[in-house]
Amino acid sequence: MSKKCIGCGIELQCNDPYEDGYVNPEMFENTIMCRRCFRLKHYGEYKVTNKSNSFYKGIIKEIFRMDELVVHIVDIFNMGNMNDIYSKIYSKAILVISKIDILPKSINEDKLIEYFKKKYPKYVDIIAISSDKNYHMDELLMLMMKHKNSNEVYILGNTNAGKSTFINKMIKNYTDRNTFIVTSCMPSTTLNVISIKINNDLTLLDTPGIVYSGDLITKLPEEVVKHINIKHEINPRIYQVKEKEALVLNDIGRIHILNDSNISIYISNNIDIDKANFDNNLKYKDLERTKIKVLEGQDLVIEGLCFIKVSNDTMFEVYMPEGVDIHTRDRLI
Ligand SMILES: Nc1nc2c(ncn2[C@@H]2O[C@H](COP(=O)(O)OP(=O)(O)OP(=O)(O)O)[C@@H](O)[C@H]2O)c(=O)[nH]1
Ligand SMILES: [Mg+2]
Repeated sequence: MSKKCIGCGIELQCNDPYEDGYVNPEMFENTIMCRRCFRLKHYGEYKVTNKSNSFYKGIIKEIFRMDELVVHIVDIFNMGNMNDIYSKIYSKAILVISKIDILPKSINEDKLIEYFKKKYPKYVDIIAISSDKNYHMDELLMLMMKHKNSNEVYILGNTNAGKSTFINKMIKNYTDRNTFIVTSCMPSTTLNVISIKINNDLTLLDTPGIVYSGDLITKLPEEVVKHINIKHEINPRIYQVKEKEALVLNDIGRIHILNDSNISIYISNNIDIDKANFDNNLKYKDLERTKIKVLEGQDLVIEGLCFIKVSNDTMFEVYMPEGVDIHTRDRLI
């Protein structure tokens, strides 16, 4: 009988060390974790998987065909393909805004929920949680018990949305189990469906996250991804900027501002930002330029990195690695 890795859900095998699910043949009998997960969990060493996004999408497509309750987990710093996932949900679904602890405490949570309710009326309920801070776990458990069609509830969303971290917190809070799913800030940590029984009436199914191609973290080296990952409450950085001033984000890119404005950046506290003047004639190697106008009442979004609020209509030129999704949206908070 085949064995599955407790860390990522992949089938364990001892034949090909370059394939996912590999374990040393001598350890095969007694292990419950693949080498990739073992190294990620114990040494923080990340290995790119050879699974493709279409493999993950295939799994999610199957889930959408079922009639089970879906919990769609969204990290507001990476929701570029949210409309795409939303349009494919036909069964009952709860929207969960994860990692609420990283947003400033001053934000109005009710307003945030209202924003999503208006935009995405199909969800039967919407809730903001923090798995790290154990915030709204009982409430979400109750919502799942209320809306579920059977004992099985599927947890899905983008890679890094916080699906496995959420399930681990459910395991910790409501079960006696002492094995946990592997989590990390790198893309594609979970590789296949993992079934976790919470109680006799509820089994949660973790799923591999969809990798959004416009997400900045898919374009950066591992050490930079780890550095820019948002772990703690953001202190928004406020700049009074004059025409032709630039904000330089080391190792990542540049944001040029073409008219006077006051801007607030919601970004990892780890990222150093230097103010500089810019020269229109300079080219920035390996960076793609996006010229974009942000109206008062809108945010500028650089997917996977940050969002920016403006005091008045502001013209930007954003230089980021090629393919990063840069767009505007109605102001979120
Ligand atoms: N601050 C904070 N970080 C969180 C929270 N939940 C998850 N994270 C972090 O987000 C990153 C991704 O978490 P995972 O649980 O591995 O995400 P996932 O959705 O399972 O990702 P895949 O398995 O790749 O699909 C990790 O660095 C977690 O520590 C939270 O509530 N607060
Ligand atoms: Mg996961």
